[in-house]
Amino acid sequence: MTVEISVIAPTLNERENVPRLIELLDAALAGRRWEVIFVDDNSTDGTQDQVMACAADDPRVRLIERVGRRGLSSACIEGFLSSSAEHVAVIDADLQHDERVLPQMLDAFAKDPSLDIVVGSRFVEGGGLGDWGKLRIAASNFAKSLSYLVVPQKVTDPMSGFFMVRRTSFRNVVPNLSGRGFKILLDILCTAGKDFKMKELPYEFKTRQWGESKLNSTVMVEYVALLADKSFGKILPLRFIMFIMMGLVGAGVNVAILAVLYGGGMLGFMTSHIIGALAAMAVNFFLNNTFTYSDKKLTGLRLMSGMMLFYVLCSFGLFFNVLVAERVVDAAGSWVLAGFLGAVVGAVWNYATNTTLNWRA
Ligand SMILES: Nc1nc2c(ncn2[C@@H]2O[C@H](COP(=O)(O)OP(=O)(O)O)[C@@H](O)[C@H]2O)c(=O)[nH]1
Ligand SMILES: [Mg+2]
Repeated sequence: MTVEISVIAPTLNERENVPRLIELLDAALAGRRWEVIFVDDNSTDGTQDQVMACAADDPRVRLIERVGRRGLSSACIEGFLSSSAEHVAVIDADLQHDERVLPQMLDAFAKDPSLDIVVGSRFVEGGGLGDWGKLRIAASNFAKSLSYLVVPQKVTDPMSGFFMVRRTSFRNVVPNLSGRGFKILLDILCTAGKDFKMKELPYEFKTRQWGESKLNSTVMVEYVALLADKSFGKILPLRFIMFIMMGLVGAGVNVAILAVLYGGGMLGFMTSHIIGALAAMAVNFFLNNTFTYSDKKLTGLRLMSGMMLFYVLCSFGLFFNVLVAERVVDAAGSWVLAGFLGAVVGAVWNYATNTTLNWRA
């Protein structure tokens, strides 16, 4: 018998929440043919083993383990793609969403065959944020207002992580998803466009009982990156834009060090500039490792060898930069054009080689 609904539950260190979620789904979806697919990003607390143990007793429980990769959105996408059910839902594994809304979502699809997605919303009548403090509400509202720059639907909760989508509708948008960051709903809505038919149902956000939130400082950066990708990612790859932005920060560091060492009369120009450039490259490397390639972050020994490779590759980039600039200034006589084209060639070289050779995982 075919499964009516696959529930995707992304997990990162949620061991104790796993059996509890299965119990809650069992109660909420009684009488329906359902399965739950846990997508785990190599948790360190034994979440995978917990899911395996539950799966041994219950064929409705499945596990996808991802090793060497991270990210809530991409985890959900892989869960979706592994499902053959007509409807696919995403729910946090930490029990903060309300599984009792799932049957209502299924009913909404049954009532309206043209519906593509049903979103659990905390901002429609009957929904709520639970015990959120003023600061978190303000930050969330700010992030939400930014999302309206890119989301084409009239959705009250574009940041919701709780929704159900028709599998065939999802399949149509999947080739164009960004798949990065934490906001898979926003990614889907932007990619699908305004004809994607949506309905919202209320739910109240609950307090986490076990484990901790994975929300950290990169969440905001990832969010802005996703919005940028959805706005102009078709023209230039987002990673390239981030690489250039980090490069500009590096240039600032270079100039600042030059100003202190040479401007302050401590060292000669060349020595000051070389120290500035080496420091800028180090800053660049760490910024890129944290933000541009946050999904492929280098650690331990690879961090050290990666930094050396970064220095080598970027030195070649500098060489080509100067070479091109020299030719252009000779041929065209414009130092502005020469400087610009040299910088473009150097940046593209640095980006392309570092993406393929350094952060290649
Ligand atoms: N597979 C996977 N799951 C994640 C990742 N980050 C968070 N999660 C899971 O996504 C859900 C929501 O994350 P959570 O940290 O509770 O976010 P919050 O509710 O906004 O604080 C939880 O079930 C987490 O275990 C990730 O990088 N990979
Ligand atoms: Mg949570």
